[in-house]
Amino acid sequence: MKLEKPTQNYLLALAISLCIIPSLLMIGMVTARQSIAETTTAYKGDVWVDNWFKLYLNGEELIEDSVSITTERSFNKESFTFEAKKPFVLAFEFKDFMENATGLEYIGSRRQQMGDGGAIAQIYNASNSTLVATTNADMKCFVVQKAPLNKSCAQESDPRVGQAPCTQEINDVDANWRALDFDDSDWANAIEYSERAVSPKHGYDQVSWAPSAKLIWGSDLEQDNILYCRLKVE
Ligand SMILES: [Ca+2]
Ligand SMILES: [Ca+2]
Repeated sequence: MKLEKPTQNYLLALAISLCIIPSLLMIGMVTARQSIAETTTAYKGDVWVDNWFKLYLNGEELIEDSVSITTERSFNKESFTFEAKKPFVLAFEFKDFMENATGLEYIGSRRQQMGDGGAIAQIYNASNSTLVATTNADMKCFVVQKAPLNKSCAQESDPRVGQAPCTQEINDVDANWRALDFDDSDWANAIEYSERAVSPKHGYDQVSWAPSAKLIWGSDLEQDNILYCRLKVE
């Protein structure tokens, strides 16, 4: 069968389209993938906490303190790298060690006391070493557990969980608190503390901390035992 000229032209155009359109789509996809890769940046971070932390990036677990909180004097620093795209949020779960819900440690011994907390972190761009974020009074924190509510608990000869003066306060927080879009405007600002107040040790000196990286905690270094903090990078 002999095709009419217009029909031949039509089939030719159709064949060309079938070859070209997928190619254009492929090029588009590759370009899109490249632009995603271009906006993802490598970062490096350092964290030191008395006593323990877990860190989430946009709600996904990024790193957990490698030393268990039940290890006596569990002071150590963690240094790590990650990839992220701005804006992102680093959500920290900080814990000061407590033997039970009285908030005390070394219970029943002569060393019975309220332990104290403290945390510091810094994030650098891994390729050009620009400082990107640090812990300081601009970050938002929320106290989840506070104990003992009366500091005289530390002098009790038989401190009892849930009994005055050793009662605790527990504050609920939305499960979404680690997410980028969580509204933390109601949270308090972190409180900055001096090295003298926290006396950071074991691992703290292994890091060259930027002057703007501050030791932070809630309003009370001793009574605030579980603290959630958010560090947004815009
Ligand atoms: Ca401690
Ligand atoms: Ca404490």
